[in-house]
Amino acid sequence: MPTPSMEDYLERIYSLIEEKGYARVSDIAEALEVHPSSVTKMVQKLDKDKYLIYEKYRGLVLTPKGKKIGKRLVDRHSLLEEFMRIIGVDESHIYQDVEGIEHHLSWESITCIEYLVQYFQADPVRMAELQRIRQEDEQKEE
Ligand SMILES: [Mn+2]
Repeated sequence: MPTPSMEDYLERIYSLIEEKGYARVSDIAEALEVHPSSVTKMVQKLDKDKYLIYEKYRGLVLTPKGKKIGKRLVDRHSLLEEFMRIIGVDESHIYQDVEGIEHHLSWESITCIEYLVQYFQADPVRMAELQRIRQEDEQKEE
């Protein structure tokens, strides 16, 4: 399994390729706010572990293994954002909070969260109910 840092790279490389059709070292460095030399180092490691193929002047392509994991990581990020939104987390915290937890949950927990998200999405009454509990509690405190 990739380390949290490798996951960040794979997630970002996968989204860049989805959006632009390619992922350059400079784009990855900018997106992750790291130095290009750190990107080169990590990309070489990901190449060694067969997640991608990197050729200095031709750029990089994800292997089937890299694509599969990249997609899984991007989907996990979206699911967790959706989860945060449903439980009522303020939009301004969602991205950073997801970045903070996404690498530290087991896939079993992710599956459980997926069902919880489905549960709330299946019936708007359920979300209204959750909001009502919160509002009642906040009113008590006033
Ligand atoms: Mn992420």
